[in-house]
Amino acid sequence: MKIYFCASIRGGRADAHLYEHIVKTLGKFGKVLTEHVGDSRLSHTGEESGDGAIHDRDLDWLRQADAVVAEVTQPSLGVGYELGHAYLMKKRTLCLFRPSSGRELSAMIRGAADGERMLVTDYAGRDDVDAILERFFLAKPH
Ligand code: 6IA
Repeated sequence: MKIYFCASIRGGRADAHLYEHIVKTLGKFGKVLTEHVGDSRLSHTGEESGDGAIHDRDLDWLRQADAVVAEVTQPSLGVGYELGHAYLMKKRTLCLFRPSSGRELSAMIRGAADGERMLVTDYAGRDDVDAILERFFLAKPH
């Protein structure tokens, strides 16, 4: 199972420790192609390679992925772009959103959920991550 994890980088790294926890938990269910997104040491200036190379490599990984998981609380153009591609590629996708942030999730993300291939789950924080991911990955035989 190859998992593509999306979360904010230039959109802001305030939740980086939570991303790190999600990536670690995702490791129980498969190979996370985008482990760097959960690296809390990654600054918003990110990795060294050029933006074109990052874009092309990430889309290539997205094509290879069996499932997509995104933390969408911190708004990020890159995450929205990836989710649009994942939707058109018909990838099984789980978006995690924390209402306690005081934010409201974009209608283009919440409205894309169909309860089957594309799910949006509201959650309180890191203590919920394990159970939510277990439900998502164990729901169907892969
Ligand atoms: O717009 P954002 O930067 O918040 O977009 C974040 C999303 O785009 C993540 O889910 C990543 O998959 C992807 N992404 C954006 N930037 C990078 C990156 N380095 N490395 C890998 N994936 C990325 C950023 C380097 C740059 C800041 C010099």
